[in-house]
Amino acid sequence: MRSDRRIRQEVSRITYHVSRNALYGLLITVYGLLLLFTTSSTAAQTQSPSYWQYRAAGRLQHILTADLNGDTFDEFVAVDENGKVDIIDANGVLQNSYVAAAPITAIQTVDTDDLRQSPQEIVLGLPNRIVLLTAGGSELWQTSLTALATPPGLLASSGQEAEAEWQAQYPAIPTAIERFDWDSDGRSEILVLLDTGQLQLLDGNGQLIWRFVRGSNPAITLQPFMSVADFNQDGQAEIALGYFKPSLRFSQLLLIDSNGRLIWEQEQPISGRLTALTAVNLVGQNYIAVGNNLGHLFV
Ligand SMILES: [Ca+2]
Ligand SMILES: [Ca+2]
Ligand SMILES: [Ca+2]
Repeated sequence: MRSDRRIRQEVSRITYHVSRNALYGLLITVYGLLLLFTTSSTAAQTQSPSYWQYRAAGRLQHILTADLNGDTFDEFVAVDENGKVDIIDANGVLQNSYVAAAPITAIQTVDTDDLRQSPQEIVLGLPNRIVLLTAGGSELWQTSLTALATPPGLLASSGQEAEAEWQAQYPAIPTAIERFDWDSDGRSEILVLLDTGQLQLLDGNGQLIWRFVRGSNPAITLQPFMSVADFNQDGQAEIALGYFKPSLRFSQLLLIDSNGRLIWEQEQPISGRLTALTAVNLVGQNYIAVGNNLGHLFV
C-alpha cells in the first residue's frame, strides 16, 4: 500500500512538471519511469511470498543440503548454537531433531555403509566426540575423539580415571569433516580435522584408522584447512593440509597420502595467515589453491 502511494505521488509529481515545462518534464518523466520501475519491482518482490520459512530454536550455526534419503529432493540439516540438529524436508517440514547438547563444530554428510537403509548419513563433530546419525536423524553411534593417543603405560598403571584426566588437558575440537574413501570400496571413511592441525581417519563404525600429527602441538590451535582430491593422478585421493604457524608467522602446506603419511611439503612457506584452501582442476589435473590474509592467491 505504501509503495502504491509512493507511485501515485511520483506520477502526480511528474504530471505537474510536464505541464510546467515540456523539456524539463521529459527529463523528469524518464527519471519518474525509472523510479516507477524500481518501486513496482520492489513492491513485486516484497509481495511475493517466500516459498517456505522455518523457524529454528536458536541461532543457526551450520546449514547443509543433501539428498539424504535418496528421493531426489534435497533435505536441509540445520544446526543451531545449542547443538540441536533439525532435519527438514524440501517442503520445509521438520522430519526429526537430534539434540547433541553441546556445540557442533563441524558437520558433513557421508555414505559410510551401503547396507544401511539411507543413502547418506550425517556426521557431527563436537568437542572430544564424533556422532553418526542416520538420514532420519537417529543416532547410529558416537565415539570419543582424543587429541593424543594415551601413553601405553598410563592406563595400565593409573587406570581409566587418570587417563580421562590426562586426556582432558588436551581437548580435541573438530573444525572440518570430509568424506574419504580410504580403501576404495565405494563407502566413505570419515576424515576429521582438529583445530590443532591434526588429522584423524575413522571407519564407518567410528574406529580410528590413522592419525596424522606432524607439526601439530596438541595445545596450540592453528585454524587449519584441508582439501581432498587426487592431486598426483594415481587414482587415489590425497589430503592437502594447510595451517598458520604463529611462532614463525607463516603458513605451511602439506600433502598427505590415504594412509596418513606425509608425501610432500612446500619448501617455500606461504607468507601470512592461510585463510582458504581448495583443490582446483586445471587442464585435467588437480592443484592446491590457497589464499592468505594478505590477499594473495597461490596455485
Ligand atoms: Ca531427499
Ligand atoms: Ca571405504
Ligand atoms: Ca592420488
